[in-house]
Amino acid sequence: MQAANRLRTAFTKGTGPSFGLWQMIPGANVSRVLARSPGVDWVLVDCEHGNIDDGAMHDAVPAIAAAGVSPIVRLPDMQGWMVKRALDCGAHGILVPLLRTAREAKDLVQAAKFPPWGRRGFGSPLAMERFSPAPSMTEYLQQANDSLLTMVQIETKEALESVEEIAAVEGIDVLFIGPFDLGNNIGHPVINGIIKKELSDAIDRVLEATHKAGKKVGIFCTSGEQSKVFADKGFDMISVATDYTALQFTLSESLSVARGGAKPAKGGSY
Ligand code: 3PY
Ligand code: MG
Repeated sequence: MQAANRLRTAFTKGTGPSFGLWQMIPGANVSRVLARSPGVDWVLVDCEHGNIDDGAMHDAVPAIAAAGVSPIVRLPDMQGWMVKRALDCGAHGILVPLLRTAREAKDLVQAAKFPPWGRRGFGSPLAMERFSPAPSMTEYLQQANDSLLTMVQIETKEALESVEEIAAVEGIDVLFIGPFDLGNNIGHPVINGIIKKELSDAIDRVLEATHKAGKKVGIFCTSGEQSKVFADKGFDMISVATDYTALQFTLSESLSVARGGAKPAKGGSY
């Protein structure tokens, strides 16, 4: 099962950053377009800010997995039952937004792991089919704890201040920076795509602390150019684009060119 988790395999190989895309629009066809984009290891199904409910998550996760790409689910909130729904539908990993403390990270690990390590309930007949080759139900029970990824977002002031403690929590695999929320929460928001020095220093602190703890660090980017900058800095997991903003940009670019206008710049929009 571990080898069937493409994102985990990319981390193990350590051959450079793992790139992914962000799904905010519901629909299995959207999932497939994203998952079939060349060079993508994972697609994140965004149940926090995207237009994706529990049913749409159950459509997206299998469509992404069927393309041989890791489906990752961002939960709306840090709630045990949401962890269960996402993992039971077959996510290869979960991402929890707005984490604040190491205590919350420990609680999350408890919710994400089967006993005796944690307290995840067992019984989904769906999850194993999202891996190829598919494990039996018993194999899933025995291998899930070591095969699935538990990831937290560092995007609050409290989490930044205790980043070393959070990175040290056993069972937390990835610390993933949300630059927009982190900027807002430390008083230096991203405005027109600009990351000020204070936010940039905070990002560097997370990168350093996470690597020092032997964990992987990720970040949300708004363009290929910005993704390249963070890849060169040593980030392990990079979200390159979202379906919604990519669609918006491509449509306005084509319309502008059709009218004989200039190609609009993407800017630093989400
Ligand atoms: C942020 O930038 O706050 C994010 O969570 C990216 O989705
Ligand atoms: Mg955020």
